[in-house]
Amino acid sequence: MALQASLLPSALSALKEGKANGALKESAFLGVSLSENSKSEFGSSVFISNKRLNLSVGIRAQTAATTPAVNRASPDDKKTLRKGNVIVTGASSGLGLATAKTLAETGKWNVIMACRDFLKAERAAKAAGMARENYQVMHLDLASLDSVRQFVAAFRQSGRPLDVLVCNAAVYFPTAKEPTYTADGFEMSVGVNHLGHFLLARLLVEDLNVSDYPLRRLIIVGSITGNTNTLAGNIPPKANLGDLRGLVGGLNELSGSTMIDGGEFDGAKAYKDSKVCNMLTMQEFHRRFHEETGITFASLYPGCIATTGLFREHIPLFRLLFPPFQKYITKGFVSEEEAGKRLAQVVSDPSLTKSGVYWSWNNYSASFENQLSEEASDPEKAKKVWEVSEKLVGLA
Ligand code: LMG
Ligand code: NDP
Ligand code: PMR
Repeated sequence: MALQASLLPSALSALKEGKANGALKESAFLGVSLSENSKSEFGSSVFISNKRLNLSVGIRAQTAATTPAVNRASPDDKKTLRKGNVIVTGASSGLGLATAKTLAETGKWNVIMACRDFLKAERAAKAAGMARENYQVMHLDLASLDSVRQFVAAFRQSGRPLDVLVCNAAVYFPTAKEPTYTADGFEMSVGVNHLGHFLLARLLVEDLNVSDYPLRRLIIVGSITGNTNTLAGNIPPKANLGDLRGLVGGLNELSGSTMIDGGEFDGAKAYKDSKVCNMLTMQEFHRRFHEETGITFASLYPGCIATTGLFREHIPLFRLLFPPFQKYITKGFVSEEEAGKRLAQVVSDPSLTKSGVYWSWNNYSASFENQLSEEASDPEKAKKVWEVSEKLVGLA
């Protein structure tokens, strides 16, 4: 399915019009160097590409190993490298904020903080001491597909190229007895953590594809608790997507079940299931698009950041005991600052270019490629989650 022309960057649309009825051919701008682009950071040339992504079903069969037409500078080309543009969802607190701060402080990144609460995000950035010229806040409510589409349109309007997308935002309802729903009627945890991000990433991968930046990445934050090959992943309730019957039904009671596997609502399980979807989605992106586009797709477990807002809905006793428990007993605790550095590494470290990887860190804070559980690395399940999700968000 072709992407809506109305949502394309205007520069790209203009180019497309000039080449109607045919795939975009090799760009005449091949010779444009990055230094020339950087003179007009928001100029149209950064959007030039030889082709648009084929986002249709069965893309793998059609994927040819072509060389991207945009002339990308090498990462060593420091003198002329423009600032990278990175979108971070849920950058108003916790891991997202710490990552935004770390990246902004390098002076090499312009951080687009994509947040549901505009004022909270502005205040958080200010309180974190982020310099005005290194970030913008843009409104994004992942609990509404309309909002996701509006965000993408507004971002494209800004004329900025997109170099890295970080899908970080999440909600967790461990004590909820009843489900809550997104604007589109999906159970909230999977609706926000997975489906909202799925639509966002599916739309913006097109923008990543046409960026001229030497490093282009799409990162989806995962977690240990979705991986049943770990101790933490075996604390009940365990993640399990089953045969996806609840997801197929649209995750609401009217059509059957609010849980992906068709079971009774359980907020803690819904969160863990959503993280499995996040990790499967990253791998499916990798299989469908990495070879064709050169984009790096990655996920990660940043460590147990036991102090963040993620646990705001948990009982007070849990919130009190969980940080010392993780610090002194499991030793899995990391501070928000440390976790932010880890995610920032996945965004910008030139050595973390491998695609399809789920990164973790050892006790000495060195990164390594971690193994996902059987379910979280099942290619058949990933394909099915992808296809069902496309239908739910209106892309198929
Ligand atoms: C459930 O809550 C929810 O009910 C359910 O709806 C769902 O949300 C689910 O997974 C999500 O959670 C269960 C949770 C809530 O209880 C726990 O599982 C406890 C985990 C929290 C861990 C607290 C341990 C406290 C240990 C104190 C550590 C202090 C360290 C200080 C060290 C200082 C050294 C200088 O229930 C609660 O949160 C209530 C918690 C009550 C805890 C009672 C104390 C139990 C102590 C035993 C814990 C030992 C754990 C053994 C770990 C072995 C490690 C290998
Ligand atoms: P926080 O609650 O601190 O941050 C979550 C962010 O998501 C907040 O900025 C929140 O906005 C935002 N958000 C929530 N709902 C929406 C929505 N509908 N639209 C847009 N943004 C939304 O939690 P963490 O920093 O801990 O979580 C960040 C990521 O890290 C998550 O993906 C989580 O799964 C993952 N993670 C966390 C671990 C931990 O131990 N904390 C461990 C492993 C992974 P607002 O500020 O307005 O509430
Ligand atoms: Mg878990 C090595 C042990 C380890 C690690 C790294 C985590 C991470 N946890 C571990 C062990 C245990 N936890 C043990 C032994 C218990 C029983 C006492 C335990 C309990 C527990 C609870 C109740 N842990 C939790 C909860 C939550 O509500 C959190 C959760 O599941 O959120 C979905 C959580 C977490 N433990 C972690 C991490 C990273 C979380 C939180 C968040 C996440 O995965 O995103």
